[in-house]
Amino acid sequence: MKNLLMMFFILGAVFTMQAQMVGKTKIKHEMAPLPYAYDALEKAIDKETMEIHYDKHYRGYYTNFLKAIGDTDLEYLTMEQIFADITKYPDAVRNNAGGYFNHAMYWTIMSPNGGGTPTGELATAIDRDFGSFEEFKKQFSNAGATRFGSGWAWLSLSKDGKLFVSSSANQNNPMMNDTDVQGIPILCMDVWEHAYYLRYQNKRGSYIDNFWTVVNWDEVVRRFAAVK
Ligand code: MN3
Repeated sequence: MKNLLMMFFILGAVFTMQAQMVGKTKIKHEMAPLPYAYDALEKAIDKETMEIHYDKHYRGYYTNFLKAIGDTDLEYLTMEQIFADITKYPDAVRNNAGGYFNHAMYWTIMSPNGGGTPTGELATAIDRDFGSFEEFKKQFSNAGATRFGSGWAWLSLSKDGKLFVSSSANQNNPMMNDTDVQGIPILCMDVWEHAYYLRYQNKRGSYIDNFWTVVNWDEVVRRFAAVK
């Protein structure tokens, strides 16, 4: 009788362990495809810059991200979960998770058919939270222009449903738990020198001016609708 009970106990424990393992699924990470040719954004970004940026820098972040999380519990976490606890992890995770995620977004929020202004509810929300599209554009451009060294400019939605502009150093982003104001980004701009230096050299401002001609507002509108 005692042995039978013990057997049930062991079987129960084994089933529980199996259930836990089944519940744990590794997240599959893949490089986001570049949704246009390397030379498609020539009016803002030259072909060589796009090629090096996508195929060398971005690929590097992706590869090193997989290396940084390999054989750790982080293989089971979504990017959102990783960023929400980023202060717990080594710099290699922070830098490469950021580089992997931020660039995947950057490729999609640009398009050869971009430019102009957003439509619908996003346009309304920008007017509500910034006063006007021009004021938003000024703040976002300024966030990119004044970011010292390498980093990003962001348009994000805060937890209380408000759009705000921010900038981050290095590969940090507004989803990281040590960001001043956390939010979910819907538009980003890379202001690392590798994003513009071949054509613009020290003139980051000219890169930012031209960036607006390729902003894929359809995608930004889609991202806004998904998170609001
Ligand atoms: Mn970059």
